[in-house]
This record gives sequence, C-alpha cells and structure tokens, in this order.
Amino acid sequence: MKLYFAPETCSLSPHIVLRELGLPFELVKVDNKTKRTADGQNFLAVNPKGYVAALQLENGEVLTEGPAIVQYLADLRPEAKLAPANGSWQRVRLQESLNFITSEIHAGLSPLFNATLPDGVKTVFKDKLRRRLDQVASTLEQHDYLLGAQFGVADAYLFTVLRWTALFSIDLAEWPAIARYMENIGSRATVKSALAAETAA
Ligand SMILES: N[C@@H](CCC(=O)N[C@@H](CS)C(=O)NCC(=O)O)C(=O)O
Repeated sequence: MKLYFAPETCSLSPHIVLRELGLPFELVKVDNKTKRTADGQNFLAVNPKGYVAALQLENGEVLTEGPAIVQYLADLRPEAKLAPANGSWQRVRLQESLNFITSEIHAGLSPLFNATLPDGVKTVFKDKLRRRLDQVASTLEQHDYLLGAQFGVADAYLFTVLRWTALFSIDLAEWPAIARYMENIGSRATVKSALAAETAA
C-alpha cells in the first residue's frame, strides 16, 4: 500500500494507524501547493480531489477520506482492535465519533488556515470550536480514549487535528483532560515514529 501524505496535515491519522497495525506501506510525499508528488507524479491523477490523505491499494484502487481510510485499515487487522467489529453498535459509535471529528473539529479548524479571512470571521469559527472542545473534554474526563479504555482510530484522527490548535493560539491547557490526552497519545511509539518519518521525508 502507498500512503500519499503531506507533513502536518490530516494524513498523519492514517499514517499512525498503519504503524499501529504493523502493516507494510510506502509513504509518498505530496506538495499540496504544486500537486506534485516527491516521486514525480501528478497528484491530481492519483486523487482528482487534490487533497491528502490518499491510500493506494495493491490492486491499484485509491481510497480517500480519512474516516473511510482508517476504518478500512483497522478492518484489515481486526485483532488489533483499533475499531469495533463492523455491524456492531460500538462501530456505529465509532462512526459517530469520526464524523464529529471530521465535520466539527477538522472542518472547524480548516478556515483558520485561510490567511485572507478577516479576524472577526476567524473569531466566530474559534468560538464554535471552543464549544466543540468543551464536548470533547467532557468525554475525555470520563475515559482515557474517545470510545473508552482503549486507543483506536478515532484517537489517531483527533490527536492529528488537535495538534493544529497551537497554530491559532488555542491553548489546550484550558481543557486539562484534552491536554492530558494529547500528551498520552503523543507519547506512543507509533506516533513518535510517524512524526519523525514525516519530518525526515
Ligand atoms: N474530506 C477530506 C479532507 C482532506 C483535507 O482536508 N486534506 C487537506 C490536508 S488536512 C489537504 O490536503 N488540503 C489541500 C487542498 O485541499 O488543496 C478528508 O477528511 O480526508
């Protein structure tokens, strides 16, 4: 499998999951500005949507959309228990959680990267995000990981997008349960090695 990624972006989430599962994979770096890959391809030919993450399978198919990619990967090695079994109620809870992260946190942070957006508009997005973080904190006050006592794919995704808050002066120390969570996930060997590999690439 090939994971098309760009450093410090949401592709870190499937990258962490690949390492957690111990699956063989190749990293292909994408320049998000030029849409060229480090191995000389036109990234738009790989993923016409033009964004990472994209996972190319051995049969040539390309899977996009972070929440779909991490669930596909987790199901390749169910014994690792990074996602509850397909068809179970807990799996529905995972999908609820991934959808919350993608539409409320990931998409909530995205406008803050837009340098042309007036500060007043950014404040509106930040205020909404803070309310979402209150919700995340109340979940993490009850258990160490999003879905309970065990690390899973939703944690790889949440950790990835919450790292961006530092860029926008949102101090996660305001939510002690989230700050603890970030430290905990950040201390995982797979997370450290994924970050190091992306920096070195
Ligand atoms: N809906 C997609 C969004 C992916 C996305 O936002 N990717 C960003 C990096 S975090 C990107 O590559 N943006 C470049 C672009 O849109 O040109 C997903 O959830 O995977």
